[in-house]
Amino acid sequence: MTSESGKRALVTGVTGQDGAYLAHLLLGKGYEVHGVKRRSSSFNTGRIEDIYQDPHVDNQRFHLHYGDLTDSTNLIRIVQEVKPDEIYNLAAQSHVAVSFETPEYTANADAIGTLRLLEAIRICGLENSTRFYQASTSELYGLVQEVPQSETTPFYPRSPYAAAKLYAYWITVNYREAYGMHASNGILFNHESPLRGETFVTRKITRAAAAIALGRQERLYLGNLDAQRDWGHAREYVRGMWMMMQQDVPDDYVLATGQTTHVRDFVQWAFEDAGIPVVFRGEGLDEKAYAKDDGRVLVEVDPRYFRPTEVDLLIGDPKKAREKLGWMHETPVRDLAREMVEADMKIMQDEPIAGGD
Ligand code: NDP
Ligand code: GDR
Repeated sequence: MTSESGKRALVTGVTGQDGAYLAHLLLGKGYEVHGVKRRSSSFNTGRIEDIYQDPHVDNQRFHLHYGDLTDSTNLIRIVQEVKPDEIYNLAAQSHVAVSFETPEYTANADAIGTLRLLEAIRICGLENSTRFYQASTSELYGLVQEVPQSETTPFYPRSPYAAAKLYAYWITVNYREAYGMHASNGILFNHESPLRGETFVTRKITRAAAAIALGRQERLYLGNLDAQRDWGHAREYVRGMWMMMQQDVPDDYVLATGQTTHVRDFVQWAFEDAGIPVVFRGEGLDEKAYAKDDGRVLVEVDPRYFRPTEVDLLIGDPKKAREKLGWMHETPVRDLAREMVEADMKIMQDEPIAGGD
């Protein structure tokens, strides 16, 4: 027995938003947790600082391993060393817009990286004992075929990221069917939190609203304000991942709230929560978008943030997860926006102003 729960988990992408929440959850359940982190020229463990444990102290339950999804030998070695009961494959080049700039790397990490990890399990002879979770995505639906989107909705990827994740989805299904592996896809709709990466739209908005309210930024530049997303809270979604792994039979599940919101509404809420209500004034996409009542423009559309192909509308149907896993989202998107703005206001208030006394 390695820990109270007797279970050992390996989490790739542990330094990301979901990795941090999942590591917390698993440690709370008594797991021994092994995370894979990339080598970086500066610290990339900010999100897991509170659970980091000094490796020189005995009886650790949280361990970090250097690794990369583009390096097979390294993945094989980690899987061999850790012999995990559960692997959560959360690592990815996860930014859709960036995937148009780095399509080959995105395919290597997100598509072939998933294959490498599945093969590592087989090479180590663990295919009958190690359970595998793949971080699949609502981006697979891409061009709208039907709404709400469910496990049976056809896929139509609209970015190199989504195309890479499509391969990862199917190779996970294939290894389940070909080798009888306990391998499941969580098809997760957008989920956000105060730990969300700063370049995803919700966090970009909440950080800017806080910075503008505190007089530290003049204006926020955004891309397509007409996109609609089904936004939930990341903390609740990692619980769903864990629930999938506890099922006797592996399967694929959508996790979503069932409610969709325009990017433009999220902007309005965030500025409201930051104490500077804004009025939408733009007519077309290229217009300056939001201004304060004194006429000062605070948000402007910059076409550089438009994507070559866009996903216009996502709204998920979480019925299967509710009925089979008992999973339900809790935090309404309006509350999520408020939580994120409050967290960013606090971070910025605590930050010294650069160059100030
Ligand atoms: P993040 O971008 O916050 O985290 C991604 C993680 O992957 C980071 O730890 C990052 O390391 C790591 N990583 C990136 N490339 C590599 C690589 N080549 N080798 C090893 N590690 C790598 O993503 P999220 O936490 O938001 O998402 C987790 C997963 O879920 C991703 O696969 C994402 O595509 C998927 N997903 C996310 C959704 C969301 O709304 N958040 C919805 C559906 C799916 P570093 O910290 O060093 O950058
Ligand atoms: P998404 O998230 O592409 O859905 O992928 P993102 O927050 O980047 O974009 C959501 C929508 O907002 C529009 N948008 C902008 N997006 C960004 N990043 N920056 C902007 O300035 C901006 N202006 C408008 C986008 O065009 C888009 O329509 C996320 C990631 O977490 C993926 O890894 C995950 O698979 C999916 O969610 C589900």
